[in-house]
Amino acid sequence: MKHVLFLICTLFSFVLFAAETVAPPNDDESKVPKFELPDPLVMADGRKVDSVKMWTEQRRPELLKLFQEHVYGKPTLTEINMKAEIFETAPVFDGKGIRYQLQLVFFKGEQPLQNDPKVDFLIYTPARKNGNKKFPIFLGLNFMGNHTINADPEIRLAQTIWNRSNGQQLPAKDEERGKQSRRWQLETIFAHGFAVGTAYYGDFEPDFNGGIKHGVRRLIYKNGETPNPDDGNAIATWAWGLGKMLDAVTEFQDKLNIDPKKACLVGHSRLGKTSLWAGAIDERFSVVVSNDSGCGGSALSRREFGETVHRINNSFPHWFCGNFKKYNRNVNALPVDQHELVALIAPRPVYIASASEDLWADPQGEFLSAFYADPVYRLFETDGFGGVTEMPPVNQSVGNRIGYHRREGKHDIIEFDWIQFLKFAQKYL
Ligand code: GTR
Repeated sequence: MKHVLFLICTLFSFVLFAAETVAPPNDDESKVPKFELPDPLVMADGRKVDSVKMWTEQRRPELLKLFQEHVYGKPTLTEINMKAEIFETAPVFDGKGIRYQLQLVFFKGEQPLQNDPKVDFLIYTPARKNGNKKFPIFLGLNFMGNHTINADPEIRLAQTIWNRSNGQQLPAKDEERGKQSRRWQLETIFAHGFAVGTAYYGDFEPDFNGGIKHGVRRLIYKNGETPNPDDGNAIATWAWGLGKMLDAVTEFQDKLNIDPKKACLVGHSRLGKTSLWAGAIDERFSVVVSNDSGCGGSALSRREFGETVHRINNSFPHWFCGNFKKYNRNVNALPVDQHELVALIAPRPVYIASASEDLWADPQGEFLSAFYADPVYRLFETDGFGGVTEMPPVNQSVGNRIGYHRREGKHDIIEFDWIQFLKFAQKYL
């Protein structure tokens, strides 16, 4: 089955990108090239990083800058303001929870204008039975609109849902309600004492090459202006959006009964790449979870297993910064690799999840990022990956402050994954 899926992904990419020859994807471990990873604890000038102070003041900023320049791009939305309001609050699920709906409006200057970009932000908390304590929250973006995360008929329908393969605008439909509820296990989340907040990623920026004109970035790139090769692109925009969602939670923390110091990021696939980047740039997030994030997420680029840098840049030219494309045919020249992205989250708890049949995302490469980030967690005198050295059997959660599992099955985020994430976050919050 997994090989059939791999073949489908491969054929699909061939058809789409026949114009530029990209090496056929490899799913054979014995064909992984030999490579040398950059050492997260060695500065670009060769000095060894031997203290938390040196990491925090010198190496971390250096690495962050390298990732900005060569992979995800620099922040470009720093001058965008946000106005947030809660437009609805109601008890839900027979009194088991509370639904809050917020609108976030983004603008330049003093006041928003009529047509400024807007994002609907949906939050559920368990009913208020947490004593004096505010709830911790999982924050993540969704793929198909807030109304798809639960069958709750009161979730406001998105203005527009974007077809990501052709950029077409479609109306959100009632019959799509709850379509993605398997990926948003509200009952399980409540049972572990967590709130959850989500927004449609297409509200921040639709996910196609050209989406820049329709999301928040239309405020800064006017009249067809295009980003510089080191400007942040779609992933950077979504990651920025997660930070804005946390701003709103912080502003309304008393009304929402949520503790913004206990905010956990979660994301699946391209949104797992996004949660890692958001967690790296924004230290307010206390726990970071990425699920099946693959290439440009937690998988090591130098392994060139499954999806490669060349392929991802061809398929999704709008995700990473322009400079990332320089490495399409020479991934070993990248000054960083993805274990260092995980390390940027240190000493905060980070959890990486793979799925056994998701070879496209390279489970072994995802595991190795966790493994090679460990020395940085050790520098902080934490137990990092907890001495794990080998890929664990399926469905077994391992590690410590760096957590990992490889769920049996395909590319997805399901209850099993959520239970591990929730238990992991509980341990640290
Ligand atoms: C695939 C892509 C992956 C992953 C996935 C997803 O087409 O090759 O990098 O992001 O989509 O987001 O579901």
